[in-house]
Amino acid sequence: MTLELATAGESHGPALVAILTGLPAGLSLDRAAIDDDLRRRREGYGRSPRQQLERDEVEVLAGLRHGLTLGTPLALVIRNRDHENWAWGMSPWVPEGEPTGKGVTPVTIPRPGHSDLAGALKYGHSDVRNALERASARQTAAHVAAGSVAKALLRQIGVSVTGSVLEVGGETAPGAMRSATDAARRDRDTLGGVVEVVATGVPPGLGSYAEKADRLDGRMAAALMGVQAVKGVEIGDGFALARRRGSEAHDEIEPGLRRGTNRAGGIEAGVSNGEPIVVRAAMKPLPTLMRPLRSIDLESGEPGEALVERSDVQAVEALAVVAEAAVAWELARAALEKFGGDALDDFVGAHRAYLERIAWQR
Ligand code: EPS
Repeated sequence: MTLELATAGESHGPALVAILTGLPAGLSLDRAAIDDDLRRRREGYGRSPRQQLERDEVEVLAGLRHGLTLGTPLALVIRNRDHENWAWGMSPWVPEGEPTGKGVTPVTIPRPGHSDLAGALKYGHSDVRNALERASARQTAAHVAAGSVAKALLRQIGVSVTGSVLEVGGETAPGAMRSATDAARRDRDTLGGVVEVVATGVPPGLGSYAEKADRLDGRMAAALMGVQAVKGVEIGDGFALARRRGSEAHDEIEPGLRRGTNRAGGIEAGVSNGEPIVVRAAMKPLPTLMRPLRSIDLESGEPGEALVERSDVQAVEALAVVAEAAVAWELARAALEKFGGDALDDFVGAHRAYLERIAWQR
């Protein structure tokens, strides 16, 4: 059985839901550790006031008993506290009583850069809110909860995964990132940035060159590119490799099968090579602007200004946590494919036996 994740939930609906299948039984989960990752995702300079409203605490509805996984589907829920302000507008059932609160007026002017236009056309929605609610990056909270579970599994075989911010609005020093964020807020504008995720302790041999879909680099790219607002992904030295000669582009193999450099970012031919996995993701500036861009009213066909909603100035720190979760999830999937195991001890034992076979020492 492979590790799979199904999620559901609208940004201002009652809750976000994640169902994780394929986890071995006997994995110890720590509620505080999951909530801590959710808190890290919520925080960050430049976030929307929405983040002060939310608590983002995980509830477990199935698959866990006394803190240990049962080997059955694990069902996680994160409630949206803001839903009480949208109870009529985002009611799953036909709402009762007079319209009240937020989300009661249909949105007809799509924001360039968000899901609004594509979603409205694709699904035939006359209220753009029916598209944007699910496309919203609020959904990343569910993925962070799942990533936290994946990290717990990976820890059992000595793998750790950490995301960090490299750039915000083109700035790399923490003070300059904050100043750029302040300036963008003053100008009622938004910023993007770059994050990096490093996974250490990954053994050689995760992923495969056998088929395109098995390649770990392709899987990492898909995992990160699937995150809201990500427009670019690179592995190791990525785009810079294209400008170098071969003699400067690869990682020579030294005694003990060690490498002095890690230009490949820990992946060669779609397979982990035992070096740290290093991946980066580029995030575009967020598309909800307080100074709206030009758009067209889908109802009247007339030019108009795009929807203005409370939003983040930038969410690059949040992306670092979300990207960490995405990488952890994909590495956990690849590790379970390689080592299997219905019980955690089977998984850990298979990993140990494999390292013995390849005489891998790190
Ligand atoms: C988002 C718009 C904003 C962000 C949201 C992503 O939501 P709201 O309109 O409710 O303020 O805050 O991110 C989150 C809610 C979150 O928890 O990350 C969007 O349109 O993608």
